[in-house]
Amino acid sequence: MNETPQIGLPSPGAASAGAPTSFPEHFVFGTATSAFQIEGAWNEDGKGPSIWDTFSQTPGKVHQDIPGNIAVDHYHRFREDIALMRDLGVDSYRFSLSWSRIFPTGTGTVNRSGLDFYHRLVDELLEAGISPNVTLYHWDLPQALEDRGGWANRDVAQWFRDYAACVFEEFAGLVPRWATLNEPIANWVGYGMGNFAPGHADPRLGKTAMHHALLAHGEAVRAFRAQNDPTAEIGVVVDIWKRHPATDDPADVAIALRDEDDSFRFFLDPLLAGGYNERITERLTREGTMPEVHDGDLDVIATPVDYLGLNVYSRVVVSAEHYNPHWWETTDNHPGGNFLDNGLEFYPKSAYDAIHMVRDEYGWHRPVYITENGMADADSADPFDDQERIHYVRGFLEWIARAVEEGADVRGYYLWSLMDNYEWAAGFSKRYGIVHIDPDTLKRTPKASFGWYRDVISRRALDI
Ligand code: GCO
Repeated sequence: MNETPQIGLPSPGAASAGAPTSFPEHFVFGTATSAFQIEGAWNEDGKGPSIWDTFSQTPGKVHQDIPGNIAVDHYHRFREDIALMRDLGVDSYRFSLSWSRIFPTGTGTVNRSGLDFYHRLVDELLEAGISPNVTLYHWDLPQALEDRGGWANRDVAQWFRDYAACVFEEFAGLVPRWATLNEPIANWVGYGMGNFAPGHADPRLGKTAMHHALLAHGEAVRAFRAQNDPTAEIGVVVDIWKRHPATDDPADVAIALRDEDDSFRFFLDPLLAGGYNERITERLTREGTMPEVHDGDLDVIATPVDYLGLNVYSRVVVSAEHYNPHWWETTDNHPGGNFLDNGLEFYPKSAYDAIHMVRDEYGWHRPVYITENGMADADSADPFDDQERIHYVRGFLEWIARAVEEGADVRGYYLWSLMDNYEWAAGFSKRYGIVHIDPDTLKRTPKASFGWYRDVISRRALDI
C-alpha cells in the first residue's frame, strides 16, 4: 500500500520557495459550464428534448428525481451571468451548445430561435470583452437521434458533422475557439453502464458509442477545415484521471493500465497515436466488446486538431487488493490520501502529470488548455466562504505555472464552474460554482473564491 501518498506541492506555503507563481500575459483565464447543466428552458422556443431531458425526467435516474428542466435558468439570465464574468475579468468563457435547441430532431430543419439565442449570448460576450470557447457536444444528444440508435448508430458521425457544419458557418468570425466533444467517456457511462443518459447498460454498446464519438469528432474537424476560418481553432476535450498503482506489484500495475485504457487511452490513442493500442484491442476482442472499426475510420479520427483540452480534477490510486471499480462514489478502500472534505483526493500535481503525459507519451507539443478543473463544496461547508476551493484551485494553478515555466505550451485554464449547476445524475446535490445559486430563488451570489480568482486574473499571479 502507498503509506505516504505523494500529495504534490504542500499548498500554498512551501511552493513559494522557488515555485513559479505567475502566468504569461497571454495566458487565458476562464470559467466553464455546459448547456444542459445551466440553461433550463428545456422545451422553449422550439427546442427539442435531449437524452438528458428524458433521463432526468424519468423517476429513479437522478438525485431526488429533480429534472434539469430549469437548471439555473441561464437561458433567461445569461446577461446577468455574463455581467458576473465581466466583473470577474475572465478572458474567455467555455460553454456548450444544445444540439436539440438548434436542430430539435437532431437533423433536418434548423430552429432559428435556437441559433438566435446563441447569437445573443455570443454578442453579449464579445461586447463584454470575453472570448467565446464553444463546445459542440457536452452530453445532451437530441432525443430524436437516440430514438434512431443514438451514439450506437454509426450514422451519428454524419448527423454530428452536419450539425457542426451549420454552426461553424453561422458563427464564423465570432467564435475563435471550438471543441468538438467534451469527455467522450460519458458515452461509456450512458451506454455501457447506464448511470447517465440514455441509460443503457451494455458494454458492447458502450464501446461502440465511444468509437462513434471519435468518428463524429473527426468528421466535425473535417467540416471545420472545409469551412476554413483562419481566425479560429478547434480541439477536443478529454478528461484525465491518471491511475497510480498503489505499489509496484504487477497486479496493481496491470489494473492501473487497464483502467487508463478504459477511461482515456481509448480516446488519446486513436486521436494522437494512430489507433487503439494492443492491450485494448486484445482485451476487448476477447471480451466481445471491441467496436467495429471500418477502413478509414482511424484516419478520420486522427484528423489533426489545433489544441488539446484536458479536464483534470485529481488522480486515482488503484490497488488489486482493495480494487473499487466505482472509486468516485466513495473514498473507502481508496489508497490515496490528502482528501478534501468532499471526499476527492487533493492531488494538484495531476494537472502537471496530464500535461507531461500528452507531451512525453503521445508526443503532443502543440497547445494545451486545462479546460476544466474545480471542486464541489462539501455538504457541511459554509457555501459562501469556500476556502477549500481557493486552496484547491491555487494548488492546481501552482503546478500549471510550473509546467508553463518548464516550457509546456499550456495556453489557458478554465475553472469549473462559473456557478453552481445541475451536476448530471447528482442533480443539484453537488455545487461546483464560484458563484452560489440559491436553490429556491436562483439568486446569484459570488463566493469567496470568486474574489480570489478575480485577483489572480487581474494580477496574472498567485497571491503567495
Ligand atoms: C465532467 C463534465 C462536467 C462536470 C464537472 C464536475 O467533467 O464531468 O465535463 O460537466 O459537471 O466535471 O463533475
